[in-house]
Amino acid sequence: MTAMAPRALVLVLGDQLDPHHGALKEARPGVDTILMAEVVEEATYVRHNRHKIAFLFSAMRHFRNSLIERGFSVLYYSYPDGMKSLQQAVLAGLSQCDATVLRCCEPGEYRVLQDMRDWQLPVPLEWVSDDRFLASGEEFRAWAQGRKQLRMEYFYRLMRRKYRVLLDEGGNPAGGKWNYDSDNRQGWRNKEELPDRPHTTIDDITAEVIELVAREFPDNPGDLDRFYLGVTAEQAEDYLQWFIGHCLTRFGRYQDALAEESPWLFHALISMYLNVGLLDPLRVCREVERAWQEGCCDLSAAEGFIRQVLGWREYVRGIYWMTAPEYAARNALDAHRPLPPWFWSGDTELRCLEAALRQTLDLGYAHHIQRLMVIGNFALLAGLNVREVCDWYLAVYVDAFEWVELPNTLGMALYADGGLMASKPYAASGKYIQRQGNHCAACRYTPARVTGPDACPYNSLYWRFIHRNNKHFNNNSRMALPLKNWQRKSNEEQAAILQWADSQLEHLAPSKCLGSE
Ligand code: DLZ
Repeated sequence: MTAMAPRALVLVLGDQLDPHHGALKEARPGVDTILMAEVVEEATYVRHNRHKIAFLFSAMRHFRNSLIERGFSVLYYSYPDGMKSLQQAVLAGLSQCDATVLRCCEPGEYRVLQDMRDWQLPVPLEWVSDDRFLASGEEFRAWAQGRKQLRMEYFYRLMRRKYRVLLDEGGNPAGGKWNYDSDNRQGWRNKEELPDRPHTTIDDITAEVIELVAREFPDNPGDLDRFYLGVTAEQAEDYLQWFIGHCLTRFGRYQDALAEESPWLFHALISMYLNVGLLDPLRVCREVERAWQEGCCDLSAAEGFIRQVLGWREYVRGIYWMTAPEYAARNALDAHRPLPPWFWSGDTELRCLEAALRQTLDLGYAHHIQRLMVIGNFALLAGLNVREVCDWYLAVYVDAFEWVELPNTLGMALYADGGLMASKPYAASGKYIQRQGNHCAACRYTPARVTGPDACPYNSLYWRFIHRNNKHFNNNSRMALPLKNWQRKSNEEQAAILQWADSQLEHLAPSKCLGSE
């Protein structure tokens, strides 16, 4: 940029807290003005978990201070005295400085992009692409073009090659295999000691924000007495390094495990930092690769981790932008049952589901198997309303922004995109949950029974799901075995299972759900 470039008002959204990318990359201290705003519209478009709002607001305020320290002039509107909407904040900002252009990095959500495109402004709006991601929208589209199914695995290999991550000298995958997923599926048998997570220091800014959020969002989920999140790039980096030092070796093995003892197991808990710009995804991958090169962990652990960041994260973003906005309306399996009110309280007798829901509501966190195979699986089997389930996921998780949440929920967990992302639905009975962890031992239901008062509801619901959706799966070779197993059952057995499943469903998720949220 030359010295003649016009003075800009640079809008920085709450999930764009990275000084080296996006609209801030070319911002000039002493010339351009930065605008940040805590606004009602963004804080209320779903019933966000209070951890998410507190995390965002505190991280934004810390980021503002770091920009001021670097010599920037920052206009910052605080909640709730500030602004109703981003547009209102921008108009106020423009009236307070002499900027002749508004510069914005592309937002992470289609909803916000549409809104911004409609803004009536006294100055031109200059877009900057979001270069924090490792694959651009065009790159993803080019990869997807002409493919019938968009399997993450092939996109992931492209990314590994592009960034030369976990490759040998000849450009082949380290260790001879691209994917070590089969080493990453051990269940939890309480054999391993769990490391204590580092203590989070709550400074004055965070304390003030926590008070604000508790006051302004009294009906939102989230136990703020247990606030545990870092709010600066330095803290996020400390958590990454702690994960590499204390968890990475066992992360891979227990990636899919479910445990009574811990909401975290050996997971990294860094997705929220990546998603708001406090950590850089490529650097995170390189750090984990280095840990493997230095012998600190197995290849399967490093690969399992890198696959999530370099593969999965970029892949879901590609799907989101390629299909927006129509993707959000997909409902391939016609799932319309209302979301039961206990999704907002965790009040259920299914132990695994209760644990996953309670930690989700209290902490804004559940790991991927809890999201996919416990909560998502229940929603899939019960045929819960796709829109309502997606909105719930968007609200309750600290790391949820629509670009990542929507494909993960609608496509991956609910199969509502008809198989664009997943080669088969992630439907499972209670046996899977039993294998992966120790919730069943503490549950009032037994995974060995399909019908009767003690039977794990996942079992009959699983067969009901297979029965009701068989026409969707007839041509899917990966569903041949469950379909065959269902057909092998006698008519009487099938009828008994279906009848039991219906009664369970009416009890757990009534089709007419008075008072549902
Ligand atoms: C999630 C969120 C919340 C709760 N509040 C704000 C806010 O007050 N100001 C802001 O700039 N961003 C906020 N965000 C993040 C935005 O919702 C996010 O930038 C868009 O969803 C695009 O990804």
